[in-house]
Amino acid sequence: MTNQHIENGLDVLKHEFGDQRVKQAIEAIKAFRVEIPSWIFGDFGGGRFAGYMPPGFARSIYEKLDDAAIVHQLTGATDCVAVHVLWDLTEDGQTASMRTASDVHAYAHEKGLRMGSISPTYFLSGSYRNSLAATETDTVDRYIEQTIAAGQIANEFGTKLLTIWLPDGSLYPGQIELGKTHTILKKALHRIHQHIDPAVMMLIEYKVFEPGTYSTIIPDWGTAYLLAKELGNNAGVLVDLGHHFHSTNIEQIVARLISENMYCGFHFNTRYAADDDHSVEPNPEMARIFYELVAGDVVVNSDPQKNWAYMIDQCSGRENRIHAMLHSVDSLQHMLARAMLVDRERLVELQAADEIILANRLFNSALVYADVRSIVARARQELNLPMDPLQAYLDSGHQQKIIRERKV
Ligand code: PSV
Ligand code: MN
Repeated sequence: MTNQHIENGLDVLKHEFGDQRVKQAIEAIKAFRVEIPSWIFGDFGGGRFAGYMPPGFARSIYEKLDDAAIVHQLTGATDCVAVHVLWDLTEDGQTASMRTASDVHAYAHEKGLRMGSISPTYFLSGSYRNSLAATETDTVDRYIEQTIAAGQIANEFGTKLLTIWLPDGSLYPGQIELGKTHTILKKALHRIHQHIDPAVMMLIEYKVFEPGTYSTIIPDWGTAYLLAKELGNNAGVLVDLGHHFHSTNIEQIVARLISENMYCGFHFNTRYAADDDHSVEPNPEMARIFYELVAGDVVVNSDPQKNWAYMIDQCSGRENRIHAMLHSVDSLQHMLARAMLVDRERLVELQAADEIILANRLFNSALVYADVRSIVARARQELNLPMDPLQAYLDSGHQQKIIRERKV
């Protein structure tokens, strides 16, 4: 995009949406931050390509951070890296290691990064009969211990965010007592909560399915909401876009959680068939979600108590992982820019006048039709960042370097 293209694009947008909204959209893009997951860069695939790793994949948490640093250098938006305890912060594969956490924290710092949210890992060996909701007390105790350690790591080395996702559930009706497992889970969460520093926010993630499941322990936002509410102020809900049934109205869930003053986090990704594997694609659903976030003042809010926690949670088997991250950040920025352009005052007038189609068209003029590439490019220019981060990556030589150096 040349300067002339940007100027022309901005003029068109200013004409339709007004100077002020375009200016605010540029500022919003400059302020938006999103965490990226360590696991995208490493040996975690999934589904059909579980055994396939792209050339040059990161072999350790340190190499994952090297890759994350490139993504941050090119986007300026991703200084925090989400980590998983048993993938990244362990010495024995079973427990969290404070020493490793401290080393990783120091290395991240050297690279201009921070450790972001900490996820305890409940789904490796030993949890096939459930984790926090297991009926064997020694299993529950082991996972509680790991979660408390993760909370300490979040407090000392991270951004004071603990993200909890449980693989617990059942494969067949009758396999478990649905009510009883919920009660066991509640007790375990309470035990954890008592040991977590109140400065740490526990975000509870829900997921309606896992391949082959009949039930998952926290299937929906309502269950996550109840659990978070019961725990208290330092607990919230984590919305992962890939964890819903198709055609669920996720933006309405977002609006409801905002109305209920629930602190939340987001795991962004795109789902085409199932699960949370694909990188973030620009699409109308994502733009509508951003509209609710903007209208609810929970995105690019300079008050950290109000600004929700934004993360990308994505990892599919085949694509270049660094490309996927750059593409995801780019998509999110474009969807935020669209949401910033909606003329909310006019929308309220149309809603009050019951102008159903006109309201819908006004909404879509920003969320579907607006070409916001000039806004994102201008924001990058103003931050001295490359206007096309993916092209800058291709030109950087990093990919050739990691393919050369990271032999397995
Ligand atoms: C589970 O599908 C999930 O969304 C959770 O957030 C995990 O922490 C992450 O993916 C990685 O498995
Ligand atoms: Mn997730």
